[in-house]
Amino acid sequence: MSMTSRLPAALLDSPFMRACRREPTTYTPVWLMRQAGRYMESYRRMRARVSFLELCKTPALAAEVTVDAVERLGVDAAIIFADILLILEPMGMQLEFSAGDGPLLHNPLRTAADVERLQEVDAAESLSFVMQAIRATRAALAPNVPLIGFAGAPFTLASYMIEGGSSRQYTRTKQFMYTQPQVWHALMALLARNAAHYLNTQAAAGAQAVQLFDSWVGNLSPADYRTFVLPHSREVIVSTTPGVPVLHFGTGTNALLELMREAGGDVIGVDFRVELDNAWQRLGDVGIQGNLDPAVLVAERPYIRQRVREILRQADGRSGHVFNLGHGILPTTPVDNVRALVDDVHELSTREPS
Ligand code: 1CP
Repeated sequence: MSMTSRLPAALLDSPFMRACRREPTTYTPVWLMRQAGRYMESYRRMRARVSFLELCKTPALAAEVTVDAVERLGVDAAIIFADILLILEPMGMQLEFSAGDGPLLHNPLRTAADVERLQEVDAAESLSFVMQAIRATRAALAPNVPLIGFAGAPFTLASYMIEGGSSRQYTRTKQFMYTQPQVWHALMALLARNAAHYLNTQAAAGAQAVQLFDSWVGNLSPADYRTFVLPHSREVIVSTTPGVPVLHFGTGTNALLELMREAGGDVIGVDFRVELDNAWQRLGDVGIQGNLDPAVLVAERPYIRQRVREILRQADGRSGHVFNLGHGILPTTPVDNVRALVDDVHELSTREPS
């Protein structure tokens, strides 16, 4: 029996799950990357009491933040409150989220010996707080709202491990890849095994779909993507539990879309640097997620509505569109604008059931 057939009908037939399977929906489902975050007053109040890592590691609080965002916004899916970098700790990396500099990895990878020391992760054990948060969230969410689990894709995680934090040019990552290709592939293979197992453990704990975040892969040429990344992203995706849709997301990927499609995924996430209709024309029979520029949400209400209309026009009523931003919500975004966006998407996309 597949995973899907065991899901309650309320989840199985929800607009988001239907769109992941490219089935018709009565309106276009919408959720937003970083829908729980600093732009929300309730989140800032929570963060005044606990650090980001503490929040991620306290299941009741992570569940509260996840569900709170869904209820305030009226979105069609929840995404578990966690971070792509959490898996790096049990792998053996020293992770810190510093207030000013973003994430820091204090023991960045340099040599083959550094990679050999890394661990396979037993997610049920080492990331049990994520599984508990998923179970608590599933229990608290409305029965018709699917919960998305997620993991960082091998390239994006490798870049943090090698650079020691965020980066602009990815020089050390590329140097590693070009000068120690065998070590690179060993690192990517380990990240792929860990990510697949982590995603499947989240699905078993109660996530109905999973998103693979390859946020920074757009910094690679198509040839480098094919050689150094595609086999490993594909390995993650082919290893996921059948029946659990995979959303495969990256930014700056205009030159890589066909290759990302080749790597796999039921839904390909595109950012705002590509036209949605162009992306869909190139990708063919696959779902598309996106792709409003998050900066539009700091503009005025009528303008937001106009831009929603434009994206829906490009999607042209095709089955398999999941409305989202092209990247995460900006911290200066007014919550009321996000709520209005969700309403606009629902209202402007409503169609008769066929
Ligand atoms: O409170 C705070 O100051 C922490 C800010 C924050 C938040 C709210 C970070 C630190 N992570 C998160 C949550 C988070 N991260 C979610 C939660 C669910 C939701 O979307 O609502 C998700 C899905 C992520 C995933 C994530 N973390 C990505 C991939 C998505 C993307 O934005 O491309 C990446 C790259 C990270 C790394 C990360 N986490 C946090 C920061 C500041 C960063 C660095 C980003 C960078 O390198 O520029």
